[in-house]
Amino acid sequence: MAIHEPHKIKTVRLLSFPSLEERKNHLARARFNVFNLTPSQVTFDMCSLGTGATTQEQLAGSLIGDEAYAGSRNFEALQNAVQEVLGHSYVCPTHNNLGSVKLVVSTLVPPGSVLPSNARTKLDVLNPMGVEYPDTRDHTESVFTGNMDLEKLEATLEAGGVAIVGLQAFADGQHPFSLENLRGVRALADKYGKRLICDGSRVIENAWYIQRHESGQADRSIAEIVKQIVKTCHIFQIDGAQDPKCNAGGIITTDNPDDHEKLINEVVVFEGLHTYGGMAGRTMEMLARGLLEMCEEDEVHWVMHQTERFTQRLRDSGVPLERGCDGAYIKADEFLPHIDKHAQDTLSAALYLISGVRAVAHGLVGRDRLVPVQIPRLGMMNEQLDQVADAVVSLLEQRDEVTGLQATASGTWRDEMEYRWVYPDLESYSFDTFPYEIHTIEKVGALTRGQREKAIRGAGYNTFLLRSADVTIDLLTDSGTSAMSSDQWAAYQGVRASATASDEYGRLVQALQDVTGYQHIIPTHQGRAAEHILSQIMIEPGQLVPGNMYFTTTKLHQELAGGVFVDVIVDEAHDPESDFPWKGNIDLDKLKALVDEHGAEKIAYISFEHSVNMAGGQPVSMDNMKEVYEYCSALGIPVFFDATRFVENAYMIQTRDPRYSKVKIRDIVREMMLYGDGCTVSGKKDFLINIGGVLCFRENAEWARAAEEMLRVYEGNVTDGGLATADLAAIARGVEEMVDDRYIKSRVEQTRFLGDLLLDAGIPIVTPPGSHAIFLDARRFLPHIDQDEFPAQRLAAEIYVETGVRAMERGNVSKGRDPETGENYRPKLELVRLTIPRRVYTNDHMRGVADGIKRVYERRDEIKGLRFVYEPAKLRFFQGRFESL
Ligand code: P61
Repeated sequence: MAIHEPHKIKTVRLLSFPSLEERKNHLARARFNVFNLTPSQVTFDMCSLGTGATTQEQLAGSLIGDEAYAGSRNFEALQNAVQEVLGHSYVCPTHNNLGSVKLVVSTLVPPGSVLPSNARTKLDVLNPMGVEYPDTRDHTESVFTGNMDLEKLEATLEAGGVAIVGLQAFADGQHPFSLENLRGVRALADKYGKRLICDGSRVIENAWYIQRHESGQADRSIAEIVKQIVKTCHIFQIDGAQDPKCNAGGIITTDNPDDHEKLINEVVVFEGLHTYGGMAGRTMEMLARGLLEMCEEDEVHWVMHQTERFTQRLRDSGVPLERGCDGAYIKADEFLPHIDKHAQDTLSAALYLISGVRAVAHGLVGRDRLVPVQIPRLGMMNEQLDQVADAVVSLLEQRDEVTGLQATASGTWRDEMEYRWVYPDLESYSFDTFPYEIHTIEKVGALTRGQREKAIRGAGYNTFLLRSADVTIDLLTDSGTSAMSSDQWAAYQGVRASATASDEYGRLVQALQDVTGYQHIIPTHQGRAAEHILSQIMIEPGQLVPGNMYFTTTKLHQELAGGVFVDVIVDEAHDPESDFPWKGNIDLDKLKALVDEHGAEKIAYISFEHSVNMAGGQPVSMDNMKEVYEYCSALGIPVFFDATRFVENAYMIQTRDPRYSKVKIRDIVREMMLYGDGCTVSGKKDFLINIGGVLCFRENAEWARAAEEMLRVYEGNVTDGGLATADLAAIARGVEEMVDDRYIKSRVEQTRFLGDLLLDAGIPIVTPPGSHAIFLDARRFLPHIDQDEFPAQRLAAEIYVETGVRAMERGNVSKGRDPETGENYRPKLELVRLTIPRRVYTNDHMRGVADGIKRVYERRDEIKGLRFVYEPAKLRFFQGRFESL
């Protein structure tokens, strides 16, 4: 069974892809020390400290900081979280883990005393503070490599001068301890009257390791193990930017009121008052929420699965490394055996040079030989990690060509190093993957199969009536479901709301004029509002509106204006098995016949949809747009696009029409729009937003005036169309992001990826796969169910029960009844739509979807049809309810 993230993506952070020339310039400017590179110069920043994704609840917490100097609500939230999750009664906040170390040293470690430990990384800060820090790790242990050597510890304790005993969970990122060893250390500490202090910044990873590898622990929860670790220590500290997924902050906790009092009397000197300790209120809130979430079993297992997978891929290719709890720690001296000086920094520079990946060793120069390649917690997809691993392997293969850095300035700390370098001639590694990282996540529903059976019965076998909270992967629609980028959110937050004109309106108009080439840009609250206005101003009662297959709302508004929709799409569109590449095309002969029969003046306009939704997301060719426009403009018939998914259509042209294979998406879109007089757009799709739409006209000011006239009455101001100013800002940004070539490629290829998984399993789908959705052919999937027993409706319900995936029926139920005969239409296309939201799911989710559908396919013979128990007269697919036959 496929494993996928137990969450979906809520917001994304766009990545940069600097060219080789840019990387050379950035590196030279950084004096060949990758520490000095900034994230905008880096593609993947392989560092785990404060760089991961947060949950949307944590993000929300960051907006409710009670920024009081004393006794803030956020501190109370932090105290409660500590008591609940860690089980300690007292908490002292600090600005981060260094603040915690400094505080512990100044209260509990007298100058010149000894602090035996299983970790080495703290050498960086404890040595300069004058603390002796002997290594008491058990170097002979092979499973729990972070265990203390108890004999050595006892000898150290006996020798005297020990202030406290230190333990790090997953010491130095590589060495976990066992519960058994922890208890042994505690017993020795008690015997010698010393306190045991644990740095649990990676306590979750250590607990996971215990659950996996320590006998008797497999059935205990991460939460229980974490609490036991904490309670076995006198003092516990944790870095906010590690396991609690915060961006800063730290805490020290204990059950001992005397120790706590010492700490809070000292915290005011170095950190801040004892109820904030150098953290903003919002940081405490994020930290508190992160603590409450961090033991969630599914999430921990996903994080560790990613780490294991990534490390294994490198190891399998011969990369010399030590396993880390958050990634792979590459042995630089073995990776570059011919480089005798500055091997770590040389490796970092060479990796950045060939790929834009940054991996950096921190701390004191010469402390160890490792370059950590850490995974930002929850921040990356497996596919991206695979490619980062491949970049490292590609460097390994060319390592003989790598020349050493030469120091021009030295220091004690790595960030002080400066170098010169003659660039080696290396082959670059090119990423071909999703051009964004995960910024925040949203938990998904995790019902059992039995619970899902109950849920679908409760919903009358109608997926529209399921609760989102009961859905694991929601493929109902790609409409309004996109993950916005952090740039869109920044624009959203930055607006000055206006009830009149606004800067954001100006920006939106500019952005859409650039993309469409159209002069008049009229915002609407969503697509159907634009369709309403267009239909009303362009259609005279009795006129015909030829189009390439109907869409529900589009056709409805044409009819409300007195028009009659006539389908002139090519015949191939109605054949789910045809492999014709342009199944969205208008059949010019059908159109001509219609015009010849009725006369051009009887035609209101052509309703020309890109990436035709009801046909399966099928594209229109550039030539078809040209010939339709050429024909219509000669006759004075306007052509209006439904450009809801026009960028996706442009990508299909780029990949299927060799003349456009080298043309940028932005330019293809511009040319497409030349062959029309205007467009309606539901912005909830390609624009990468959750609400909004537009109506545009190329140059006809009269139409624009008429449309604005209606806009004022039905929607809102001409400068907002009834949208919030903030949403205008999100649209303006989204319109820029949607025409990024890497983005649209990753978007459409993800849909194709799902289609190919299903095709390979022999599952009947509409071919070729469309751009926004995969459509299952229910007539071939469930041939034993008559169309009047609604095979597509039943299949969608069955997929939900099997997998928690929500799909949408597009067949006999959607099409309705013929008003003349009262019979169901029984359309040729009896489909289930699996619609992929933009930037929300990973390819691992897609594998999960495909595996589930394969299981349904294997037991297809047992599946029965449905009958209506409640059938609304209009748009019955939304509210209709069924029971099983
Ligand atoms: C969808 F079941 N599509 O695909 P609005 N044009 C096109 C659309 O795809 C579209 C609109 C206009 C939806 C939402 C939806 O019966 C249904 O912004 C090509 O939704 O007003 C919407 O744009 C309308 C689903 C709409 C339905 C109607 O999931």
